Amino acid sequence: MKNIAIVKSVPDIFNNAISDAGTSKLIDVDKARLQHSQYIDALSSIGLRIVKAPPDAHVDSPFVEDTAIITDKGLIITNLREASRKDEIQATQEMFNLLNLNRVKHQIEHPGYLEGGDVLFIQNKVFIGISRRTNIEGANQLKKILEKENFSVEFIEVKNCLHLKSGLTAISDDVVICTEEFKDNPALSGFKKIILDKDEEYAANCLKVNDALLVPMGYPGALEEIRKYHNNVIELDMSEFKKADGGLTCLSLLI
Ligand code: CIR
Repeated sequence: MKNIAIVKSVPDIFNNAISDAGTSKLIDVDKARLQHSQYIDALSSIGLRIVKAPPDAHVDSPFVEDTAIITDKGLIITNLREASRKDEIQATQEMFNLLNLNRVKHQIEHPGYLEGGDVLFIQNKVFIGISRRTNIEGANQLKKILEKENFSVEFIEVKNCLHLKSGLTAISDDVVICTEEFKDNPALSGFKKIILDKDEEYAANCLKVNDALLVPMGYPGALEEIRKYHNNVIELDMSEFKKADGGLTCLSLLI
C-alpha cells in the first residue's frame, strides 16, 4: 500500500529536456504544468499525500523516478548517466532529509549507472533493465541490496526504448503491458501479457497505485485491453512529457 507520492515541479526550461527525437523543443511548458498538476490531483484522489521536493531547475527534473529507488527498508540514491541529470539527486536527497525516512541509505557508485526508470517491482520480483542508462555494474549493485531484502532480481536487456519501464510495466500482480520487444522474454513467462501495437507503444508506461491504474490518454486499443483486467482506470493526458521521452511512472516516487 502506497501512502506518499514525491514529486518535483516543471521548470521554465523544460523544453530543453533530453529527447531522442528532439521533440522536447515542441513542449508547451504551461501545458506541461497543467498536465503535471492533473497528475498530482489524480494521485491525491487515490488517497496519497503529495510531497513536493525543493525547487530543482534541471531540465529533466520532473522525472524524479530516475533519482532514487525506495523499498520498505532501503533508500537507494541512483547514479544518473547523463551529465545534465547527475545533480538532480541533490534536491531528491534534500527532500529525503526533510522527510526523515527511516530507511537504510545506499548510493549507486561509479562505474555503476542506474536510473529508476529501469527498475520494475512486481510483488517480490524486481526486473532491472540493462539499457543505455543502466549498466551491469549499476544493476549488480542494486541487485545485491535488494536480495538482502529478499527480492528476487532478474535483468532484462533493453534495446528499443529509453528505460525498461518505457516498454514494460505491470497493470496487476499477474498482468504486464509491453511492447513487442519484451513479448517473448523468458523472464516474463509467468505473466499474462497485453502486447501493444507499434502505434500505441507509449501506453506501455502505466502506473499502478494501490487499487488504481493511471494510463496515458489517447491509446484506445491499449485501453480496451486494460479494461478487461482493471476496473479502476484513470486516463491522463501526457502529451508534453511524451515529447521529453517520459511517462507516468517517471513523475513520482511512491512510498
Ligand atoms: C531523459 O532522457 O532522461 C528524460 N528526458 C526522460 C526520462 C524519463 N524517465 C523515465 O522514463 N523514468
